[in-house]
Amino acid sequence: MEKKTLKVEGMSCEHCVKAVTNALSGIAGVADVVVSLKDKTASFSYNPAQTPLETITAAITDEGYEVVA
Ligand SMILES: [Cu+2]
Repeated sequence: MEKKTLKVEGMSCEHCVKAVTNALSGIAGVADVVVSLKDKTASFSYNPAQTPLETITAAITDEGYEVVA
């Protein structure tokens, strides 16, 4: 498993945090999801061989938030 932290723009409240957390937690091969409203980050462990990073960023984008890094 590889650790990764993405910068996420557009989160404004705990509802947003939950939405991003649930979106990432629902992806196979993604674990240890921690989303910070204050830091505007989503941290997680994932297996790049099983789950491409694009799949993860797309899940965030689909929720209406922007991945900036
Ligand atoms: Cu919100």
